[in-house]
Amino acid sequence: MRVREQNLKQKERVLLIGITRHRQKRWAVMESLEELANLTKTAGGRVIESFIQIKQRYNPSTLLGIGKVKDIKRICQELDIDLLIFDTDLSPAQIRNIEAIVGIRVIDRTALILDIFAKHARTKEARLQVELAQLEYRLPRLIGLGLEYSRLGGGIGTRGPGEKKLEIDRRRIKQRITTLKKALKKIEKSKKIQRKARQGFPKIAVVGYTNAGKSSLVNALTHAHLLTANYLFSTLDSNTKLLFIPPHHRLLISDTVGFLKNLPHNLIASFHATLAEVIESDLLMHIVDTTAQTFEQHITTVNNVLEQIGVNEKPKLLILNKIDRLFKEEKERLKRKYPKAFLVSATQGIGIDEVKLYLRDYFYPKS
Ligand SMILES: Nc1nc2c(ncn2[C@@H]2O[C@H](COP(=O)(O)OP(=O)(O)OP(=O)(O)O)[C@@H](O)[C@H]2O)c(=O)[nH]1
Ligand SMILES: [Mg+2]
Repeated sequence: MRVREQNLKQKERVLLIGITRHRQKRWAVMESLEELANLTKTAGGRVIESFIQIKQRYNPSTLLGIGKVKDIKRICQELDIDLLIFDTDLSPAQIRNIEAIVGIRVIDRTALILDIFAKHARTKEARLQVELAQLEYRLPRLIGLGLEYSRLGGGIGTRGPGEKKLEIDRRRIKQRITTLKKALKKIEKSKKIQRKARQGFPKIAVVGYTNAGKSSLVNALTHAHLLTANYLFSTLDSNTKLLFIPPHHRLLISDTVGFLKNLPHNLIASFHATLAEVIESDLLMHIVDTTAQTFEQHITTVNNVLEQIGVNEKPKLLILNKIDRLFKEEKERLKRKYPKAFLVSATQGIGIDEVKLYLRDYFYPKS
């Protein structure tokens, strides 16, 4: 018990703030804040409170009015908050101005996502991609600030390349970006050679919102042991496995990085090496967590990202996952709404054989 209390104490106490111009859009902001809360937990923080501000006009220097920011300061003091996370992108000046008033650290959604990426990057490819994304995010924010980031003393939003590296000036950051891009190109090249060697096998890429069950699906189909976890962005690189369909069919199936609403554009670009599998696949399996309240929005988000990376025209299979947690009526509704989709449970093995048979008939129609 005491250990648990200590752990809770060590976690950063976080206040979340969502902002909207219109009262009517409140519900969308609430959902977005819920996702931000999940991201915060994944990053190791503890959400103490969250607020929505309805604001017709933004104050360019502090986003919210000075009076409002002072209110937030009071609340932060009362609740002993360590970190303020805004669900909106903030300019470096806004961050500095708000920090100056509230006296605690302030970050935005993008910085939080980058932090989680840094925390979860395990392979060389993932680490390089995350570092590239972080530097691309920070570079425009360093203009005129010099060594701004050297003052950060650890905690959510500061992980990644490490403070030492962040003390280098813009020129050196640019050099580092070039180096990272080169290293990633090299990885991409060697992956391309690997893929060439595997030519002849049809290629499938599993795509979907983060935590939808992509890795679990690949495991269910191939008996692999990819890491699965109930937190966001556990997979940050692609992983290709052989999918054997008796009696003698072989396909390649790749697990990939998950998508999320408001993914920063250059982050997607940084993940080019990982997304190469998606780009070069013959078929996409779009897997959806049907237990997520906003799963229909997730479908739209994923389709938008697929469009951004130019693969929306590829043949797509919709896989509705986690049906072991749905009532019969919900499953019936899904079947009516998505007549072509497969209803599966990756962890319980429900519907997996049907997917395999479909894939066999799709790629080997005559056999
Ligand atoms: N109940 C239930 N849970 C599932 C099912 N499939 C996956 N999960 C759980 O959902 C969580 C996420 O699964 P992953 O396979 O890691 O999801 P992912 O899409 O690879 O997630 P990221 O790599 O983080 O984007 C894990 O806790 C899984 O055990 C399912 O069919 N039913
Ligand atoms: Mg995964």
